[in-house]
Amino acid sequence: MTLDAPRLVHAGRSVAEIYDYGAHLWRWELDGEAVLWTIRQTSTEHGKPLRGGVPICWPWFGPGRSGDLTPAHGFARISDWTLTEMVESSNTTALTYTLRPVDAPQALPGCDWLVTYEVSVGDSLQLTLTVSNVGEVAFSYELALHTYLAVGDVRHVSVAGLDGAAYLDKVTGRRERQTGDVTITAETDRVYDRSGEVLVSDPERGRRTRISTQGAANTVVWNPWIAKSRAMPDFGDDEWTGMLCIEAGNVLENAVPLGPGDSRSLSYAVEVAVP
Ligand code: TA6
Repeated sequence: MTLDAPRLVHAGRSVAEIYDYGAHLWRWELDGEAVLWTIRQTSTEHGKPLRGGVPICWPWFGPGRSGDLTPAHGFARISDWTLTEMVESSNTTALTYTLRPVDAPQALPGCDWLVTYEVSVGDSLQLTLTVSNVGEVAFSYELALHTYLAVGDVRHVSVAGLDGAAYLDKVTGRRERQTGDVTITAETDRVYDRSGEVLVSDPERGRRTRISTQGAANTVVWNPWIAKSRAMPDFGDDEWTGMLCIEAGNVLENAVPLGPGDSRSLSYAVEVAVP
């Protein structure tokens, strides 16, 4: 089954496209320039994840804490969400989506939950995801907003704001500590035990992107570099230079326990500045 076309949103200086499938913010351009990266040739097949934009990883991240969960990154990104509201004002458009067990029955069987996702596009981007336990049974989940940023050349990009933070290097399996800004010189797949604010400097594009988060314990930084790009069937061999994932989430030991009646939100904001 082929996906329905994404919704096209014009708001102030912004143009965006969002799929109901996965509540997937696919394209966001500011003043005609892409802020989010999308793969040149994406699958539009239902059941397959889209590569690029902002996939939602829920209720687990990667293979989950047990290391054997499938599909990778959970069900949210391959499920059909319901658009419940769209509010347009002069410079901003806000869309609200929901996901319920009926939409993703394999996610957290036996639990009753509601996920609400607000996407606000304007001169900046604001994403807010709230998970609510609306049942009697407690559960826990991992979550990440797996944002793909478009960059001029990832080899010249630097990320400030993680200096001194501990991280799990998923390439080596070792735990390390960041010194100075993050730069990308090889396959990079790191889960930092810090979130809040990072600043991405992109000399090629002459811009800085500020990412501010709330309700997240982790920042994930990912670039597949050469060999991993070649190994991924849905990734162009040379496309790794133009993207960098800066994700916010609660993953691994920071998975969120949610008792009956509890709710928990994570927000992710993006502002672009031209120095
Ligand atoms: O967030 C980084 C990561 O977990 C990497 O390990 C890599 O697998 C990436 O996500 C992409 O995952 P995907 O399932 O979309 O191929």
